[in-house]
Amino acid sequence: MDIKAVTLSIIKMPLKQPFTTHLGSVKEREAVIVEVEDRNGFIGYGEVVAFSSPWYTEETVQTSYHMIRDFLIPLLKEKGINHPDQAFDLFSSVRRNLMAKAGLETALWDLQAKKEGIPLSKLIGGTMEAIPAGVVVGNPNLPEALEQIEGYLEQGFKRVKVKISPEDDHHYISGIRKQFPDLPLMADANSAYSLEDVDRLKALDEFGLLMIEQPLGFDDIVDHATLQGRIETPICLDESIVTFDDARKAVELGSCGVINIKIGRVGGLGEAKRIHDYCVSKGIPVWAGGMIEFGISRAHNIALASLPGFTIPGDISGSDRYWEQDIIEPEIKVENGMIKLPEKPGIGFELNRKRLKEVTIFEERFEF
Ligand code: OSB
Ligand code: MG
Repeated sequence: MDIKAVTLSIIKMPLKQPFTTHLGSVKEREAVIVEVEDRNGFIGYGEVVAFSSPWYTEETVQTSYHMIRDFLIPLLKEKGINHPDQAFDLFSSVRRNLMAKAGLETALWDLQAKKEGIPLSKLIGGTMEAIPAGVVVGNPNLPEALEQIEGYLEQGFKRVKVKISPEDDHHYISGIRKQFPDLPLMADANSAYSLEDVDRLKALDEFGLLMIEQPLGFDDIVDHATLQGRIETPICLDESIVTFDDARKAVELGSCGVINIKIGRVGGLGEAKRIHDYCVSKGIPVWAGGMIEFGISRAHNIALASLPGFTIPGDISGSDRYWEQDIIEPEIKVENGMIKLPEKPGIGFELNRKRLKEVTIFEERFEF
């Protein structure tokens, strides 16, 4: 791909309001922004979505930086590739570290689309002109959550996801249902339950949730199959699906009725698309999961969610959901609950260099 240099920037920004799950609160977000420049002057952008600490997956900002700097960039430099769809194989000598791989791989996809002069969504086979926006409420305080939901519905969001745990689940969901009986609502447990909680989970069936996301172990697909046999609400897997084969096995076992695809969690856009294609062939609906991300990752998500199998609104909100000011321009906007696919080449958004500089805490450039 005739690469000239890769620049890595670690950025840090406070969230407008904390995002809380039973695993803790996120108040501030760090990320690695990846820029890959070719010899024609095109620049592709990527974002590593690992968090500062390993609470959601085992990767962190520091481990992903180490992987990209010390292993992935050297591989790209020594062996090279002709197309971004070869990147995942190129990186296969590095075990896992999927978010690090995705950060670099997505930048290569953006670069390729810019080189071809077409939107990234078109390059990967996207068919939608606009996608429905969904939002996640991470607030265990019911009155505050109700107020937040009210505000998001006024903005037109098509679907709301809330976080639940065994502590307060029935009361919390029942309170939301009382005020919003017809709201397309789903609940994400981030592995807060075990198979001993079948009755608690079964008790949620009456609320007509679109799905319950990752109720059991973060690396489980077997117990989820047992649970799915005992509850009506479709199970959606998030944490448990990190490879194409995880998706295949989960579908074969009947562990879920829906899959949440996150580009970072599965190692890049190529793998995300493969999982999407497989799910379409099996009649399993998919949607794009969020990572409290900045605009670059959001833009990649928008391109991914334009594929035809993304039939359920994802965790894709606008830049202003978490940030006073994003690092891209224009910022991502939700209009009447929809986000328009950009028409410019690549991800269709530029880095806001001034803002990027303000929030960068470390930067390094690697010449090829
Ligand atoms: O489990 O889907 C999750 C955010 C961070 C880590 C894990 C998850 C989430 C979300 C998405 O729920 C929130 C968002 O990006 O708006
Ligand atoms: Mg989740």
